[in-house]
Amino acid sequence: MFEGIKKKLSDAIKQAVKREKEEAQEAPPEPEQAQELIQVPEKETEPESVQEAVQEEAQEEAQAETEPQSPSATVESGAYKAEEVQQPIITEGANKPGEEGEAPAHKDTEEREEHQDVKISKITKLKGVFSGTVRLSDSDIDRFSDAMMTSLLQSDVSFSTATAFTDDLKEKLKERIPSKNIESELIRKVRASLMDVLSSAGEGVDIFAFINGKISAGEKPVKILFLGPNGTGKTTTIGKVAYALKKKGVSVVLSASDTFRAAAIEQTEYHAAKIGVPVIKSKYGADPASVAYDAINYAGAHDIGVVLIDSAGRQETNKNLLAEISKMVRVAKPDLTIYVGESTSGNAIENQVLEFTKNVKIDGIILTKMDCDAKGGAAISIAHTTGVPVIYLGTGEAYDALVRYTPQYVVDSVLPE
Ligand SMILES: Nc1nc2c(ncn2[C@@H]2O[C@H](COP(=O)(O)OP(=O)(O)OP(=O)(O)O)[C@@H](O)[C@H]2O)c(=O)[nH]1
Ligand SMILES: [Mg+2]
Repeated sequence: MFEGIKKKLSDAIKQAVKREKEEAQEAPPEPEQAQELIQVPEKETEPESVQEAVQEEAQEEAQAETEPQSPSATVESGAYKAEEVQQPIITEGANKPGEEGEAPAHKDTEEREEHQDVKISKITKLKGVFSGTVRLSDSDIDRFSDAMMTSLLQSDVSFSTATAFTDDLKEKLKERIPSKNIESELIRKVRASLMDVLSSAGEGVDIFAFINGKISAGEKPVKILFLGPNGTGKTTTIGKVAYALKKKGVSVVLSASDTFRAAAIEQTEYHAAKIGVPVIKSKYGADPASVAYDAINYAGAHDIGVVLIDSAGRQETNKNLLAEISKMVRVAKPDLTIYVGESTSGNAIENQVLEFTKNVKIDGIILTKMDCDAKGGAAISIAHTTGVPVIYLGTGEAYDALVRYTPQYVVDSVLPE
């Protein structure tokens, strides 16, 4: 779960930090500047020599932009400026230039291409030397943000979410950071931007706390409708929720309201029997809303706390089936309507949710099959792009494979401190 995105983000951060360290070795400050460092303690205004260096670098950059690049400075993407590629790139385990067994030129080119996304400029380094903090240059910020953006897109995060994240991160990167802790500071900022994006749809309802609140207030039965496309895990998730409620001592009845798919009723009965809860069913082809209605009446008559209502899988393109689910909502009047989608659908899930929300109000999303999703990006972007919070993650087929989703949980999973 989240392995793909976790690896990509931490790799990008490590590359940025590695670059910064390499540059520190390659371009140590001039002796007079180092002298000035000792005399000038931390302060906001930059020492003259830094200002000079800033101007110098600005001139160099302007020159590099106007001058045609030398053949050796040409890199496929064009991301490198002439001044930058002239710097030797030292990779872990590789010999430094001048040392015996110097890495061959073709090797150097390969490494350069590999690391071209992230690089912290000489001027960023110099500023850090003088003040004990660094303010990343605009080009460093762009380079690092671009590397983050690429990592997110490669992990199935939607373009709009990745852009919102990157814009937020760029603002945060403009603040000064302690030069000694660049890695942990970058992690802190990426975590904060991720948190902002993930929190944009709010934390989302905790089903079990919601049920407790309703039951305590005497508002029984609590009715929860599960809907979504075919095969995403609706019936299995109902089993998981019923299992958790039973363990908490809350009484439950299942409504076998998928009267459409072959064996769907038997599947619900199977779960009900295994967990030890009652199930209300009808015949195949019966009106699913009327089955839900019967289950709600049964709960009322037997003092049951919760009715979990199943539904047939339906594609977001099928207008008739979407109209049918609207009818179920009108009849059953669920307290919560939960969309069950599978994380492996990647970005496609966003459009599905948006189509469903045109017909019914969705209170939360449960993303299943996270255990099969190597990338994990849908769990990052779906709430941001649809405005509907993700509330749980399905992490396997077992009844206890249901994890509460919160922005904090995802941030900790994707980028541990
Ligand atoms: N690995 C994994 N498998 C899951 C998870 N949730 C459900 N499944 C499996 O996905 C398959 C489909 O699950 P169902 O619960 O039948 O899905 P559904 O949405 O009710 O399907 P339809 O009623 O046909 O629309 C089953 O084999 C489940 O065991 C999960 O979180 N992880
Ligand atoms: Mg089902």
